[in-house]
Amino acid sequence: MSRHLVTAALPYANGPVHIGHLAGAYLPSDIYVRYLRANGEDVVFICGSDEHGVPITLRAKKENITPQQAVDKYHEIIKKSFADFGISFDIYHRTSDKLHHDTAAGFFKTLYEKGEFIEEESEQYYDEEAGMFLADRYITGTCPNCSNPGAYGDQCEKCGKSLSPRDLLNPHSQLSGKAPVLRSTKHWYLPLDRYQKEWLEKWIISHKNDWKVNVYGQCKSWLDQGLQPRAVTRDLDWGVPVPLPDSKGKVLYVWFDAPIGYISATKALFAKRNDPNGWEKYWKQQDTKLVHFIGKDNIVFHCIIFPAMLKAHGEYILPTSVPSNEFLNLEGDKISTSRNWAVWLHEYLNDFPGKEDVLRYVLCATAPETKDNDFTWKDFQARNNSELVAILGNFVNRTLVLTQKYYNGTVPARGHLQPVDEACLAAMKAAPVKIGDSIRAFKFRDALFDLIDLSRTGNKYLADTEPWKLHATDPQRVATILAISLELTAQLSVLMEPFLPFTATTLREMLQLKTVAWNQLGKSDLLPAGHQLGTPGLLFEKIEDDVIEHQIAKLAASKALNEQASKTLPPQKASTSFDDFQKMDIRIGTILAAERVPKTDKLLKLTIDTGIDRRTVVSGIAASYEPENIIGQQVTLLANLEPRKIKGIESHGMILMAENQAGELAFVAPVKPMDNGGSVR
Ligand code: B3M
Ligand code: ZN
Repeated sequence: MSRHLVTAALPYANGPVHIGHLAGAYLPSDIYVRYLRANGEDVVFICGSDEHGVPITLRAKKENITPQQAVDKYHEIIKKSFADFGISFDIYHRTSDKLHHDTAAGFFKTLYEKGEFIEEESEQYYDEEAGMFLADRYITGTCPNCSNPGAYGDQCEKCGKSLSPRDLLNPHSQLSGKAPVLRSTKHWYLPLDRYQKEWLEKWIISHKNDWKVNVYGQCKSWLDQGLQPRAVTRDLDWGVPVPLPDSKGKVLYVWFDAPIGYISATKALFAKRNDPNGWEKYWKQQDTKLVHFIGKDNIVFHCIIFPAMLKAHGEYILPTSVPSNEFLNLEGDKISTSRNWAVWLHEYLNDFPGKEDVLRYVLCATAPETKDNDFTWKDFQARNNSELVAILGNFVNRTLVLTQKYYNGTVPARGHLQPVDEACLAAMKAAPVKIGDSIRAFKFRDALFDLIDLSRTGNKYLADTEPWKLHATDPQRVATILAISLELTAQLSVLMEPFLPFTATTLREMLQLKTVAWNQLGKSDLLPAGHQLGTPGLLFEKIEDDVIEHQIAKLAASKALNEQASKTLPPQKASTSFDDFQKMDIRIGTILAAERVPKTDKLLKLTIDTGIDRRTVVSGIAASYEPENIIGQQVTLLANLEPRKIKGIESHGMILMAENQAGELAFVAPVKPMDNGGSVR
C-alpha cells in the first residue's frame, strides 16, 4: 500500500473562489484523494491560502485595508467555500502563519549555507515617487512577445509568456503611473541553468510518458529555451523576510515561499495530530508518491522551480506527478474576476442550496482535462436533468420504491440467475477496477462516465426484466431482480463517493449501509437478504428553465455593467459639411520602414509608400506597435495635412488610428489589400 502526499495549489487570498478554481485543481484532487482513502491507502491532502506576493498587496490597496486584513478576510471565505463543496483537505493552512514563515526562512537559509544561490547586484526598476522597487505586478508595460500593452512584470496574461520587468517595453509603475528609473539592488538567484545541465532536464525527460501531455510539453519548451538563473527574493515589505543580515526590506519571492507552504501545512497537520515528526516520512521517504494538482499557469513552478528547490535542499523527494488542467471558460468567455465573469462558489450555494454535488458533477463531466472547456448553464441543466435525475436518480429511486412496496424495505433473497442477471453482475464486477484505474490515471471524466454508465446498465436491467409486471405471477423472479438492483445501488453508493460525496452519504442512509472499502467491492454482498433499508427518497431533482434563465440573466447583467463601465465615450462632435470633408485627401499607403524616434516613448518615424510618393510620417503609435512588426502594414493616411516638424523630423501627413478606452491604438486598414494611393471616401 503506497503512501501518498497530495497537494492542491494554494489559492491567493486576494478574492473568493469560482468554478474555474474548483474545476482546475480542487475537485480533481478531492476525487483522487477520496478514492485513495476509500481504497484504504495512506494519504494526506494538503492545501492552504497563499497570502504573500503582489496580488495580495494590490488587493489590499484597492480595498483600502492592510495586507493582513485582506488575507484574513479572504482566507476565511475561501476556506469556507472549499468546506461547503466537500473538498476534503486534511488541513487548510495559510502562509502568513508563523510556522510557515519559520519553515520558509529555514529552507532559504539551508540553500544559502550550502552555497546554492548566486548573489548578484543588478539594476531594477524603482518608483521614485512611491519610494519603492517595482517587483512583478507593480509594473506593467508592453509585452515584447505579443505587444499586449497591459503585460505585467512577471507575465503577459495575453500570450502567457513569463517575463521579468526589464523585458517590458514602455514600462510604468502601477503605483504612480510614472515611468520608473533603474536602481541597483542585491538579490539571490537559483542557478536553474546549472541544474538543467546537471539533472533537471534528465529528470523531466524521464517523465515523458507518465506525465500529462500538456504538462510535459510546457516543461519541454522551457527547457528548450534554456533555463536562466531565477531571483528568489524581492524588494517588498510584505512576505517572509530574507533571513540574512543586511537584507532589510527584502522578502522571499512569493513563488519561493508558497510551495514551501505545502511542507509547513504538512507539519501543522501532524502537530495537530500530536505527532510532530510524522510529516517527515511524507516528504522525505522515496516511496511516497508526491502529487501536485494545479492549473496550467502554475506548471513551471511545480515542475521546474520547486523541484529545483527541493533537490538543492537535499532532504526532500521530488513530485511523482503534476496533473494540471487547462482552463475552464464560462459561456464561451474567459472567466475574469475583474469583469465579474464568473460563477462564485458562495453565490452558487445561495442560489442552489443543497446542490453541491450537481456542480461537482457538471464540473467533473466538463473538466478541462486535455483542453480548455466551457461551462454553460444550459449544459448544467441538461446534465442534471438527463443524467443525474433521469439515469442515476431514476435507477436508485425505482429500486428503492419497488423494494419498499413489495418487501417493506427488506432486502429479498436471490433465486436462480438468468443470463440477464449474470450480465448485470458482470458489469458490477468490472466497474470498481475500471473506475479506479481511470482515477489513478487522472482521467476523472472517464471515471465519471463509467459511473453513470453503470447506473444506465441498472436502468436497462429494470427495463428489460420489468419486475413490476411479474409481481403477481412470479414473485421469486422479482425477488432476484430487486436483490440484484439493490446490490448495484449499494455499489453505486460507494463508487459515487469521490465524485458526489453528499449524495453518497444520503444514499447510504437510505440503504442503512456503513462505509465500505473500494477494494472490498464484489467480494461479498453489501446488502445481504433480510437487511432492513431506511426510508427511500429522491437523490436529485429536476432544475426548471426559469432557474437557469435567472443565472443567465445574472451573467448578462454583469456583462452589461462591464460594457457600460467601459462606455465613457466622448459625445459626438458638432456637425460638419460634406464640402469640409471633401477637402481631406485620405489615401491608402503601406509602411516601408519604421524606427523609433530617439528620446521619445511614443513616436515612430515611418516611411510610407502612398502611391503618389514615398514620404516620412511621424506617428505616435510606439506604445501599441513595435517598429519591426509593422513593416508591410497597410494604413490609412490623411495625405494633405500641412507638413510639420516633430522632434526635428519633417512629417508629411497623419496615419489614422482607432483608439479604445484603454488608449490602445490599432491601424485602420482596408479589409483586403488595396493599391497604394487608393482614396478613402
Ligand atoms: N497562488 C497561484 C495561483 O493561485 C498561486 C499558487 C501557489 S501554489 C504553491 O494560481
Ligand atoms: Zn504577450
